[in-house]
Amino acid sequence: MEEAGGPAVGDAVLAGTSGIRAPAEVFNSIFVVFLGLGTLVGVVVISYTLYNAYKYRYREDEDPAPEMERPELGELPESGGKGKKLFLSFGISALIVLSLVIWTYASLLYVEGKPAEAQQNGVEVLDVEVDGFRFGWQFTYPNGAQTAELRVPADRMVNLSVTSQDVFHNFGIPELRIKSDAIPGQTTNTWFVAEETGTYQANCYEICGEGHSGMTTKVHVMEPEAYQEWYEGTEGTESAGNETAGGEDHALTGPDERDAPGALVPARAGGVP
Ligand SMILES: [Cu+2]
Repeated sequence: MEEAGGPAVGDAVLAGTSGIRAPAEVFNSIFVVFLGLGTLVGVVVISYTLYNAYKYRYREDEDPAPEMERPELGELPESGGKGKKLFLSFGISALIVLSLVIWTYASLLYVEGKPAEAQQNGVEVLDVEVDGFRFGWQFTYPNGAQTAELRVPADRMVNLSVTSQDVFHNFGIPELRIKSDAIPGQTTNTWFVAEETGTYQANCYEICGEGHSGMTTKVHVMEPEAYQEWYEGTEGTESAGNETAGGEDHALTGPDERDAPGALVPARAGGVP
């Protein structure tokens, strides 16, 4: 179903105009499939258990129960009859588990390999460097501009290279289902496509000191035109305000300053001891 001018209902809405299956979507479908199958298996097992408990309930008029050939403890039932049922249920379980393992692994490989593939196919990718420090984040854009809050255009693949300037941190945006280690001296990559404009929260997910719980920032997903305008306005700002930001004082950066639209962070000088 498609309305004139409006977005198509269904997958196209989830995929946005970028046409890229974002990690949020992949992880959501993994969650839904596991939840669905888990519920189904649970319902079948519990119903069958209850059914048998009822079927073989104690009945005075039929007792003592007729002598049956029961398998001994530790002995597998012979094929045929009860044995068949056992092997069938083992077989189906193995099939379900194996399919889930293969499908999930393939999905994870897709998420891992997508940025490289997209770049090869000429898809426009925005590369942003993410620097964690006690206790905040610094984002560096391709033109060298630096901000304390992440700004990205909607419907564009955003590739984050995450690292840390001091201790272990972990950068994550729960609503976009991404999370990536920030390790000093190493770079880890993660990516997302935000289909809807709005403001999301990013957190630190690695306990890193007394300011850890306050180590949050905002992710502004903007209309592509508005983003472009903002981005062009940051041109040449990388050298501006190169004042020394003294170590721990970063944690005390006032919320007003950090929330200001397009607030730029002064380049960080020196390390935190
Ligand atoms: Cu941290």
